Amino acid sequence: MTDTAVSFSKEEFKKKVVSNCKSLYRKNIDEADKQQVFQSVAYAVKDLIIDKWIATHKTYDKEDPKVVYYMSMEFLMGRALGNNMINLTKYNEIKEALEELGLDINVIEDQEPDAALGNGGLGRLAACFLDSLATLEYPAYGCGIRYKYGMFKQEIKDGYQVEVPDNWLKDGNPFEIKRSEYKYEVKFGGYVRSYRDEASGRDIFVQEDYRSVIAVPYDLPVIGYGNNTVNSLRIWDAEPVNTFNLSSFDKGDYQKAIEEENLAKNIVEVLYPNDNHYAGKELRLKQQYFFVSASVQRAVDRYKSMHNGDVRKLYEKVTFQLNDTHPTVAVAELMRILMDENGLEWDEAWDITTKTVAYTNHTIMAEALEKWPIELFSRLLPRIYQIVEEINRRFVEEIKAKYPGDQEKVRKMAVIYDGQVKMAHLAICAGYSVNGVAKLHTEILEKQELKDFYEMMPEKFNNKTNGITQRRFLLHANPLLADWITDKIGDGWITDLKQLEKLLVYVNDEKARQEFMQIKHKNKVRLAKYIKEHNGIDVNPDSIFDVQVKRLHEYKRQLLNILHIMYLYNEIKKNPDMDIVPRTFIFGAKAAAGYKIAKQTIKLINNVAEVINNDESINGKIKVVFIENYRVSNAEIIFAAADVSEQISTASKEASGTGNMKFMLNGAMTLGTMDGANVEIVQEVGADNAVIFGLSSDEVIRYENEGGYDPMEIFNNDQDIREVLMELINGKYSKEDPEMFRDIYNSLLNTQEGRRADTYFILKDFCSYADAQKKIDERYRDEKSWAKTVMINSFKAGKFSSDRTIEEYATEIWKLTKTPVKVQ
Ligand code: RUG
Repeated sequence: MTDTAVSFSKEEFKKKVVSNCKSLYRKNIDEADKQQVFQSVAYAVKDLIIDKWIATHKTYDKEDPKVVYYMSMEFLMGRALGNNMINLTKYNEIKEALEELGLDINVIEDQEPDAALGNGGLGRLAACFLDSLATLEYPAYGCGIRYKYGMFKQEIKDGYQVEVPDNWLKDGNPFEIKRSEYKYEVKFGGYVRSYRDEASGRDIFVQEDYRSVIAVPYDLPVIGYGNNTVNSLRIWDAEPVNTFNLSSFDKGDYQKAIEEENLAKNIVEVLYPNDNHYAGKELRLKQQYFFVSASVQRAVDRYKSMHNGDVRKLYEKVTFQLNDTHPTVAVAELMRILMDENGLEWDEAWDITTKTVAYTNHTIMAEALEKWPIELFSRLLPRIYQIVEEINRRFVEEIKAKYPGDQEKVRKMAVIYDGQVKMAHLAICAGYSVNGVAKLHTEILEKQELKDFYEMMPEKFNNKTNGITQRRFLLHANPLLADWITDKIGDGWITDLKQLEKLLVYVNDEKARQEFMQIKHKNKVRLAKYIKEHNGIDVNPDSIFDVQVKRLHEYKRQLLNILHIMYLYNEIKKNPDMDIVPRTFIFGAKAAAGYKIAKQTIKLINNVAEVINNDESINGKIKVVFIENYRVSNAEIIFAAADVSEQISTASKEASGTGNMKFMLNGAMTLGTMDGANVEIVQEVGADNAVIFGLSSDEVIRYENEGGYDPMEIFNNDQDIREVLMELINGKYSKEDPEMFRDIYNSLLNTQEGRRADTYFILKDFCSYADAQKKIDERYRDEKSWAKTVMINSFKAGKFSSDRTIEEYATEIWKLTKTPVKVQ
């Protein structure tokens, strides 16, 4: 790590805040409202960043290291202010300076809207990766879209999710810088005219009669922890080509100008709120091509400006990592730029492209696979489609040469088949690396989902188990624990999380155990306060905080959790003296706006909460809380307070999960299936320090291959389960409409529209889940052993730092060189 050169003067900082407030709002700081105070402070923090930011890019221009462009439709950054203060290593100093001005840092941080340019794990992973890249001093850009509206805000009204637009830019974003000097035109539609240029003997392709937009980048600083590196997250806004003058346009141009204005407005309007689900909307493909084209054009131009205009060694200095298939048009766009704009022949362009592009797969869920109808794809991107067709033609030739006469192989691997462009196939065929995001996931890709590709090109495949940044999810989220750790082992863990293992000696130390659990308790009190303020519910900080926070999806099985709570409630009602440790079941989840059964599940959780929380006869033995508007900023409070981490997806379905790692780091016990990275968590902490249940991924896959199982058998034979299921349709939790949860009931018991009954094996895993929950109850009673277990979870979280993940990407895939920055 390079020494940080920021000299910080409290007095100067205070002066800056005060003068920012004056020049921005014509107000003294004590007259400003909270938002104005936040802006004034944020601009003062930006001033601390700016020299490093300049120096970083000067260093990159001078030393010309290889750069990774992390291409992602989503960057779920959360709030920037606190994180920036932390990574500048000036959090406490700034906090004190603000106190001297009579200002409370927590209140100020709370004014910042989350930058919610992502849905869930995939977008948050991108954000963690940027943090690690800067901290490890690797040259990197994040490339994405400056959505006007990010992930919607969730309000719960009468138990239902209501989506409210997230106008996150309404007060302005103090950290961003508009870079109009790097704008690019991006073309859509029209047709391709081709002709032979006799002079050069080359075929020339020209897109005509197109509509276009101007992509304008905004840069956000990504600060390395305790060093001088400030990389950029570059997000693209769209502006119309002509801000037009009505009178000067003839009719045709007028129409075109209107269309282009609308195109620009629509393209960056809103983030699609789907997680793990492909909706196939034309506007989504436009968004993809928009930011990919602008980012690739810029990367190539930058490279050329540093290499005498010669693109032929591009791959030596540039690599594009595709975060899922969403940016896969980058393959064809790079080919287009190399051939049509730089005059390269196909073979040369292909050689460069296939050394430059790499692909990360994040899911095996069939519904998430992107397949664009040829009609739509070729209409919107006519030149790109031509290139994809040629890529496909050549690839099919290769398949045929390798597997003569085997049409099945062509059917399974072709990039274009059945009238569709298959984006994953394009990414694998062109990428020099294909990685999964956890060991189990990569194994499933190799053995099942992408078996044919793996057999044909095994050298491309590799695993990179996901990770999270400890700077946000421990140092910022859990200051009490962070300070305790630093007191014991120093602050090396902030950039080397494996050092937490030094704390393992303390699991046998009574005093340390007590301290650890007191911190947990304080964090539970903090969350209880948040719940009281936001939900109006009193929760008992001495109860077990059992938490499931993540996107709402059937495969993540929030339904299993709530059905078990309904069962437990029945048990307590039947046996009022039942001896159980009081438990607070906490949920937080957004459902995609059009995902009916997911929204019904939210309503079910809220209705069950209403009944249970208002039943005084159970003496508060269990409570249920649904936290509204789960997002990065409240996640930080939630993880720190959890005792039990619910990671209960149907085995094989969760590619990795990253919430599981955040809980673990903060000292929670995993209650989970052997899925995604849970497998590796259990490997790290040992089987005794997690509670595992349910079908294995092999068993799930076997059932699926055999056409499922019969949930009716369970319904008929298990009275407890039957009772719970009947409560879905007898009005117990929906007096106003007993039919309210009929779809959920049907999804568990009936085959419908070609979908197997209980697709996600909820009833099959129910008993084993209920047993696992009993084990949690038993284990929590043994205070000493529980403390040991959760401490081991925290101290063994080192492997799951995104620093480790990024180090692996950088050395094994991207071949980057660390490039420390000096500030003059
Ligand atoms: O569902 C996966 C998570 O398991 C994973 O941890 C995360 C980051 O790798 O990505 C999630 N994901 C996958 N989000 N969208 C997709 C498919 O586009």
